[in-house]
Amino acid sequence: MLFKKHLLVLALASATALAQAGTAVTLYKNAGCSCCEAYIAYLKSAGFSVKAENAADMGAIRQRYGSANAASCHTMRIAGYTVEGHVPVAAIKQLLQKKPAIVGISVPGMPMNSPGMGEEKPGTLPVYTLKTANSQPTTEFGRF
Ligand SMILES: [Cu+2]
Repeated sequence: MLFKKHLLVLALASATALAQAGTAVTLYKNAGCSCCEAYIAYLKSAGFSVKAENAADMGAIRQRYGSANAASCHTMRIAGYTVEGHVPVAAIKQLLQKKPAIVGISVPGMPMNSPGMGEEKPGTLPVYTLKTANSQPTTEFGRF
């Protein structure tokens, strides 16, 4: 019975991984950013294929991708969207499913209850909409 349960878990895990195998992510970060590494591991465990690049000037990266006023420690590009900071996978999935006409989403700063930072308290982390390039994070995309 326990063995069967494990098989089921394995099957579900690989199905999730397969479903997102095509979801390629490019993540820009400073060299030596350990919470960035923790977030990359989190994305990989959720099945994303992550290409991490060290950037000398993260300010320029944020300016280019529209998250300059909602800054965190790393900036991702995924399916034409910008995802800034320690954003939960649930929010990224919602973004990719709904495909809203926005620049992207952000968790500004590095709040403790976000993936790769600390213990998550589901449903409490505000994720903000980047309405236009480098707009202020004033509208919540949702709480995750
Ligand atoms: Cu961080």
